[in-house]
Amino acid sequence: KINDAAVVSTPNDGNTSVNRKHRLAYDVERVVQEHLTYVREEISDGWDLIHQEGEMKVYRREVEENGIVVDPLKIFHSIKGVTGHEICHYFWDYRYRMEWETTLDSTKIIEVLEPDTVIFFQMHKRVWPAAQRDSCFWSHIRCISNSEEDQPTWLVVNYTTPHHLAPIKSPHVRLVANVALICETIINEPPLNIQDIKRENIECKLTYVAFVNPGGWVPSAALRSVAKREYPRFLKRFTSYVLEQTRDKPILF
Ligand code: 16C
Repeated sequence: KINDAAVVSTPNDGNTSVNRKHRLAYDVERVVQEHLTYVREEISDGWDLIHQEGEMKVYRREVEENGIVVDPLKIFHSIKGVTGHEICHYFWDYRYRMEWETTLDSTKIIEVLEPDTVIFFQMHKRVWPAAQRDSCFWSHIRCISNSEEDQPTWLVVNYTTPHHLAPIKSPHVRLVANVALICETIINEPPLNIQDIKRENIECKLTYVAFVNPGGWVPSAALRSVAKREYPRFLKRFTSYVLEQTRDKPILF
């Protein structure tokens, strides 16, 4: 049974000066700011729409580095009935991960840097005939207040980092990931009193971006076809999970 405590994250006013509290604070700030800058970028030439389903649109740019597929991926989606805080809470918090993520053998926190920043070590399911992949990354959740009137933006960033408790051990191959989930909450037909907002009035507009290097050669066509199938599957399953978890709970703004 999951003990559902609210995630600790303090609103950030967008000021980029970093109060250096842990060894990766500058790294976290740099990557968060990069994502916030690029999330506003329009889809341009070179991005292919590879999947569309309801409100979900999945785009991919075909890129190879030294013969290894490292295609950037971007998904836009809109989910009625949940807030950005709720979506990010269930994505960031390790206690729920194995309930929605089907491509993992295990996930483990190996260091807590701050209440909102932890380091994960994960073992991914093996995709035959490729070697099994693992990953080690810091994971950061943040709330950014844009103005008094607007709902804040919530985001989670997962970014590869080395760690002495997670040495690379053959035959496993370490993948390199830079993933962000950025969420805005829209309140449709807002009632006069904030207490009267119902789930039917709220909608979360999300952007999910992934830059993943498989860390070693994998047949390009196989990787692209697994990715095309698995990313939409992940987002559908994850968002249905959040809807199911939050349906009868008070709204977490
Ligand atoms: O963002 C997601 N999950 C987060 C929490 O775990 C975190 C994960 C980052 C790593 C994402 C890399 C995924 C590559 C895994 C390779 C093994 C795939 C096994 C497939 C089994 C059927 O940010 C959600 C991530 C959703 C990932 C969907 C799977 C994408 C497959 C990509 C193609 C891999 C081809 C094989 C390469 C070894």
